[in-house]
Amino acid sequence: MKKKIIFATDNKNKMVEIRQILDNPEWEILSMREAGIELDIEEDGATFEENALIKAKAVSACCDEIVLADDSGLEIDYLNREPGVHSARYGGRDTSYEIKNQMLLDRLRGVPRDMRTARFVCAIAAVVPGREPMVVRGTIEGYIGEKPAGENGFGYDPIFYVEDRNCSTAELTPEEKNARSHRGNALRLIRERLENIS
Ligand code: ITT
Repeated sequence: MKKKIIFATDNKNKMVEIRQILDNPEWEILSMREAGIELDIEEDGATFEENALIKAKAVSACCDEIVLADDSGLEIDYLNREPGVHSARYGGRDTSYEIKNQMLLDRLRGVPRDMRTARFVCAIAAVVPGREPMVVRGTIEGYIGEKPAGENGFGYDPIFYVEDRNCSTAELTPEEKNARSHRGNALRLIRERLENIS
């Protein structure tokens, strides 16, 4: 029988990437909704790791399965690493990413290329019943471009550019993004940890 793993997220775009990356025939990955869990979790931690643990522990308290949670965001060095842990709330939770991305581009207007460095960060927490919680971090370095580009990905992908390709992560194919992304790197680390204990 497949082992059930519940991913504590309501973000459909994250779930698509998570399913592509955590591709293990012995695991059945369920979103919170698919597992019938509805929770409004306050993400009030100061770091990505704290927030990932808050989400994973809150869902773990409602079920007996292994629970994973992702907390992620964009750090722009010129803006003192904003929006950081506030990435989802930046400019308002219900504001479109077209507008949020434009707000960030406006704040960086006239800033030269070498001062536009940025990274995506992803912390993944895992709560396995009967064990100490685990948390890992993945990152991808890049810079904020001059204008949005690309239709793939989600969120801040159209303005986040990778150095070696000089294109945004929204211009990469899903496979290319997953192979190098913050989420891909963090998920591969946690997959290894989970495979070692199962
Ligand atoms: P859950 O808490 O339900 O998982 P969320 O969207 O609120 O969903 P976060 O609190 O982790 O997730 O916020 C992360 C935000 O950072 C997310 O909404 C995106 O705006 C941005 N982000 C994270 N990963 C990204 C990626 O791979 N590409 C583009 N933007 C990303």
